[in-house]
Amino acid sequence: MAHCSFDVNVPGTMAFRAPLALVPLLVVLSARAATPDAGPEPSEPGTTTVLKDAHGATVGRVMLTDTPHGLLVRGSLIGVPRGTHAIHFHETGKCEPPFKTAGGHFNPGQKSHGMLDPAGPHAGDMPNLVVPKDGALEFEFFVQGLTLAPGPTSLFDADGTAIVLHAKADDYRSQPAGDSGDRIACGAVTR
Ligand SMILES: [Cu+2]
Repeated sequence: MAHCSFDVNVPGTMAFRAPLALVPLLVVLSARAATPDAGPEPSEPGTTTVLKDAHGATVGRVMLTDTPHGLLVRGSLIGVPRGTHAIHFHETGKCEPPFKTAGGHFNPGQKSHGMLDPAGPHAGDMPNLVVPKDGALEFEFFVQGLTLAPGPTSLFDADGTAIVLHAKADDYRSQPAGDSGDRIACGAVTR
């Protein structure tokens, strides 16, 4: 009888253990399956950047959408001083106040600054934003020749790029940055 009871118990124990052993494996598989959704894909058509001022306060959001012809730039500002402000893509995706870390304008074509310069503009040049008294603004515009896809005009280059808002207006012709003054907000465009 002792033998018989031993033979019955062993398969019973094995059958009970097998599902337990599977549990950690299933957890690993589901974690792997979720990874592609958690991060941006290389071919992602859009990205959103938060603009922060020198104190770290959020003063805007910019959504970039890649199109077959260039980049659609849509954003909003809040709590920005009234007046006309330059906004540009700068060459490095690093925003440490006073935002000199963002470097000069994104300019892969080695052009001069400004739409009014015959040898311009920089790829990262954009039209000024006119902020009303309450400091809030929504804006949309289109920038030809920029992309998020791989290539020489991609904002997602090795060190990223940055969107920089300036204290003053861009005169669209002064070198190297349109006499647009201090950098008052910055948002990195990086993967
Ligand atoms: Cu700038």
